[in-house]
Amino acid sequence: MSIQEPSSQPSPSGAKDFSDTWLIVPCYNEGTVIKDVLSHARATFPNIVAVNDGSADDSARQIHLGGAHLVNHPVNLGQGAAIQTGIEYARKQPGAQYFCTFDADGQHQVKDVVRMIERLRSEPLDIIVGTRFGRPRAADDQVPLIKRIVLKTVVMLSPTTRKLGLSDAHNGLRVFNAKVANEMNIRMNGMSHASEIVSMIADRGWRVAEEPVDILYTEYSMSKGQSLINGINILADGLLAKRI
Ligand SMILES: Nc1nc2c(ncn2[C@@H]2O[C@H](COP(=O)(O)OP(=O)(O)O)[C@@H](O)[C@H]2O)c(=O)[nH]1
Ligand SMILES: [Mg+2]
Repeated sequence: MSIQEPSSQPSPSGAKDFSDTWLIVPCYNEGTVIKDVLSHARATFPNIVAVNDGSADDSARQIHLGGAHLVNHPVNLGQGAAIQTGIEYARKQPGAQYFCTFDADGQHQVKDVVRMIERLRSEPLDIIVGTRFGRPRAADDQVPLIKRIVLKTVVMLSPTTRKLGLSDAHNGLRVFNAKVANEMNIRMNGMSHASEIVSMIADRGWRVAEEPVDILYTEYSMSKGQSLINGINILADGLLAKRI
């Protein structure tokens, strides 16, 4: 694994101070969008670590140009491993108190993170998970049908998810405090880490809440997003491992 710090650290604008917050961005072949995603997020959140997970494109260079800290996996280890690497990097940084997992493909919105971090600061919670299904029908309709079916089936088949009151366990947007960052230990590959995180929330007694967020379904993200087969794999992995 190699690590590269940003060459310059321009101080971002914005009234709120998020210098105690780190965004963790897993990145796999997002070279065409990652620079803009990072530059935009850095205007609010100066601290970002992007984990380039053995991409075949120029993601590493684009991450550097976007001004984030860059950690390189020499080979593709999967999104769960990339998130774990990013958390381990971020939790060692001086003053790091709050953390956010944020997708590299432009589907997540900075304004949602701002709201979630402010809520985490003010409420007795350890982790807040984004949900696509927290708003009335209009938001529900934004999520493509197949995706909606897979995500709702995952929740339906997972007693732990239901017990915790979560409606969208596979939402990549999560914020959490240092206790969670220190205890986080993701070991499952692929996309199944999301089910693993749900198990950890239950097993470790982390105080959890959901926050409605908007996921942007652009043509780009849709062309890269997880397929139905992948969704079925998530289900199978979780059920076989009895982790969800
Ligand atoms: N590090 C890493 N990130 C991945 C991998 N696959 C996807 N990602 C990243 O995980 C995020 C979500 O992936 P995506 O395919 O868009 O999933 P979806 O939006 O949940 O359907 C994006 O930031 C991707 O770059 C992988 O194998 N390794
Ligand atoms: Mg995506």
